[in-house]
Amino acid sequence: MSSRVPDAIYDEVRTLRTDLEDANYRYYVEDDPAIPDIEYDRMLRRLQEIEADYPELVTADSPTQRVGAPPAEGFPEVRHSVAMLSLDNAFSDEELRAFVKRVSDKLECADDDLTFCCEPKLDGLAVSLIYENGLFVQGATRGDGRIGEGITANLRTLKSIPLKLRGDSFPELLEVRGEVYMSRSGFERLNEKARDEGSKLFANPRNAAAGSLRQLDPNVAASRPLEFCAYQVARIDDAYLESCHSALMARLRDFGFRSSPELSVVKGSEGIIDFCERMGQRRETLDYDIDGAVLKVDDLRLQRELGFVSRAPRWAIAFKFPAQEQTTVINDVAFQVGRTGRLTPVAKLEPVQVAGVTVSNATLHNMDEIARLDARIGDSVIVRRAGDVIPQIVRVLSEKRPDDAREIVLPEHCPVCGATIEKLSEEVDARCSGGLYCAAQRKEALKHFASRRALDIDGLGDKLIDALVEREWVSTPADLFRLEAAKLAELPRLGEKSAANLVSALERAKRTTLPRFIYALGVPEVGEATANALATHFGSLARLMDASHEELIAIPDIGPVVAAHIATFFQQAHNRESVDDLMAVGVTWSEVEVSAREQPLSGQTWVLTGTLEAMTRDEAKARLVALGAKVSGSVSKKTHAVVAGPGAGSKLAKAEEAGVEILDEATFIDRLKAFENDEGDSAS
Ligand code: I6G
Repeated sequence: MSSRVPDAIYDEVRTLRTDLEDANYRYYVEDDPAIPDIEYDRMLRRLQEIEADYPELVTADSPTQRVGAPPAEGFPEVRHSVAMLSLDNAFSDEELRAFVKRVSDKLECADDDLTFCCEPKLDGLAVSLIYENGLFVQGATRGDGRIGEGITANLRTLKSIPLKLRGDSFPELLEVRGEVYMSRSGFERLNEKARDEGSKLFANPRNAAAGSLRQLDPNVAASRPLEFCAYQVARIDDAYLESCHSALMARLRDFGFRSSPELSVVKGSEGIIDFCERMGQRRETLDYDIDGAVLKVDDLRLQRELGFVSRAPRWAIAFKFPAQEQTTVINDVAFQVGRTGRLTPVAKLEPVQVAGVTVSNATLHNMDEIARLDARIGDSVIVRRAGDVIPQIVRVLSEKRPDDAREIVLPEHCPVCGATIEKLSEEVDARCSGGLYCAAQRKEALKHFASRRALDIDGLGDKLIDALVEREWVSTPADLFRLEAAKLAELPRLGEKSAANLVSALERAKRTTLPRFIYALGVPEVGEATANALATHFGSLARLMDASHEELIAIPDIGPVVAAHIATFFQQAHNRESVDDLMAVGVTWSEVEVSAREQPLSGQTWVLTGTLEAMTRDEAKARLVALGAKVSGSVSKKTHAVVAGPGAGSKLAKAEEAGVEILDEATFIDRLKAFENDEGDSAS
């Protein structure tokens, strides 16, 4: 200890470090957060402040030292002193029974004398972590099993990897293996942010995790929601060895590692078949992707007796669920036209079964993605389907490319209306210039107009809109309100009662709000938040329609691109006619909404980040908007407050940096209730 460090500071550092490590343990290992995120962040900030004042107190295992410098010469080669082997696979109950029979024959015991330790197989990347005298000293990828890449700096940024083992006694040497993965919710948040920032989206959580670990700059890994789950001890001092694998996993938890909360110890082949079936049923409900289950003989003495065959242990097997990836061929590429004319290339595939579903289409996103994949018509490709995500093409098998493979070319004319296709050099997307003359854009614009967050027309689904446009009964939004029940009842599968219900729903939808109406118009780049901001700022549609570019860019969070879209939209005669026509058929909005400027949160911009537990994000957003606030996807100096739930990422850091008020969910709810009560009081 330095002589100039006061004892109180020394004690405070020790307490902060212990408390931060305990908080990590409760959060990542026990899945039972002990303190709110903002309290964690406050303690971390305090520790950073002290370490800045007293640099001699900084240690490599301090929670402040997770993000270090990038490796100077790329990732070094790391030779695994115990090879990182792969596991044999089983694809059916018969193959699982055959595995248990091989084991019981070799050990000369009965099937149900055997005990297995079972866990789900995470769809991530295997890594090895080495601890010397309790300190994390090296992390590496699996590589070819013998030589991997040293990615220590990136792995140090994962809070579920302890920098120092917990407890008073630990082995001199410990090598732990496990999987680095990204949760589904973390992946969604990451892609949501990428979408907000206009950067490339990740195809799936595994690719996102792999891409994050491959970056040389540890700041990238630190900003990604990566997690580690331990599954094996490769090396440990004898004194710490246990008699069975499940006890060793419990020991790892004591050392501070997360292990699978699904870990189960079962008996015989029926036990493991049962486990695999249960995992298969639960697969879609878990917050992380799994591609099967791993089943290990629990007794470590028996594991040693069984040994290895070629490159896999005889004592373990991976049960694989039906593959989420399959190989197929691109037969053709069609171009779909969206609401704003955006063209999306869709690969027409040779139909293939992927995880029990026939897949014949996969999105190719845009021409940049086609170039990135180097995809051509005729190519063999790997398609992937995970959960309810649209099937994606993960990779082109260029070695299988036939001689007559054809390049995918952006059409010059819209495949639906024949108008020219435009592609601005600064935009990724190509667009049909046909506007609402294009039937595809018309259908999509009507679907948007009727959607839940727009005019919320109950019973007017996508198929019905397609049918109405194809029959030319409807071409503008106002036409919807001229539909008669008797005519609608002529449509197949729409009886008289449903037709009458739809007409009533249309009648109800006529009474809307100004923000909803602006959003429903489908101005390119005008989402709900922007529509709210416009309604609050201008107070009336007439003022918005006549707003100049300068007036528009003066509104917080409206940049020049959005302003240009708004101005262009309202300059076009057919859009102004469409608005007039809607008012003529009786669409109205209440004056109360127009006077949003007098509401308690009017003029304020709020940001929601992380997961909310007591309500959905939509609900939180709706309650804020109802109080007059604008809800934005990014933090700026103009942000009034940030609501941060568990898993909050860079937005939280940015808010701290900008000195913006940060609320946890409980405080947020209290605040909402207080404002809502005030509103109720003043209205009565
Ligand atoms: O690749 C793996 C995934 C999961 C494994 C594994 C595992 O246990 C849950 N266990 C071993 C022993 C190996 N690979 C070699």
